[in-house]
Amino acid sequence: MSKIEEVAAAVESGKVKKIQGLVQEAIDAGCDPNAILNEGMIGAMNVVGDKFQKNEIFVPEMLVAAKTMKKGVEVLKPHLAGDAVGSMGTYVLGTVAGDLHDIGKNLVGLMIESAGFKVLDLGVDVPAEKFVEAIKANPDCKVVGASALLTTTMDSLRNTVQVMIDAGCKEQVKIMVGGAPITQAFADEIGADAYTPDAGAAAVMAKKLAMGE
Ligand code: B1M
Repeated sequence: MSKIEEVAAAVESGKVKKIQGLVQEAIDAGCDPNAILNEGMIGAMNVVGDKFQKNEIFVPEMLVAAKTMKKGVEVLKPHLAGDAVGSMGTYVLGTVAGDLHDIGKNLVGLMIESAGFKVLDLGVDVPAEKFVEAIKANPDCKVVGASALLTTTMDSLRNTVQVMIDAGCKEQVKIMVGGAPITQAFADEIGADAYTPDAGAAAVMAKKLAMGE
């Protein structure tokens, strides 16, 4: 088994205590940090999701896998870092109301921070009004990001974007959206300025939008 496969297996089976050592071993062995993240950890979460869908595992196992991934990302974080933190202004980020998934959102935050933003993470289950408050309280915020990870919270994302538009936020910020069920077509339909399928693309897009491109 390769080092990355070992990381994937540990996330899949929820080896919370072992994960940090295994990620460190993979880094020491020269594995690309992005491959450890994408092929190892995100790949494992997809397997976990499939097993959940087939009723082979249940919510507690999903939670342990999520906790394991978070621990692993802590070790990986310094190896994914990039530009000086804060130089691109504040990036307001959150998972929309009704949605408790935060791993994808946290990865977006990590990559956005690596692109030079100071990330203001509002957390999960964030009411639309909180996004508006955070944007207005941070005049250096030019881009905001909202995640929805469930098909059942896509409407909450729609509402979040609408509340931001109604509050006049588009005069100050560009609105980015993402999450597994979100598509470019849906983003266009709800009036978002940008959609990206993953965290890496989100960081590139955030930079472009902040620079007015
Ligand atoms: Co949930 N869950 N979950 N879950 N969960 C999914 C999403 C699901 C697909 C599993 C399945 O059935 N196959 C399914 C949703 C089905 C649907 O949408 N109809 C599901 C379900 C049903 C549920 C519950 C309803 C289960 C229940 O209670 N019966 C419940 C809902 C709770 C709620 O939110 N109200 C629930 C609960 C949970 C846990 C709490 C147990 C746990 C979350 C723990 C946590 O996040 N702290 C959990 C987990 C772990 C999952 C899976 C297994 C993994 C999610 C994840 O972290 N993926 C998931 C199955 C799956 O995803 N394959 C599943 C890895 C992550 C890196 O990917 O989040 O897609 P993702 O983020 C990506 C991109 O989407 C993108 O970039 C990220 C990284 O590249 N992206 C953006 C995300 N945000 C972005 C923002 C951007 C741009 C890109 O710009 C701003």
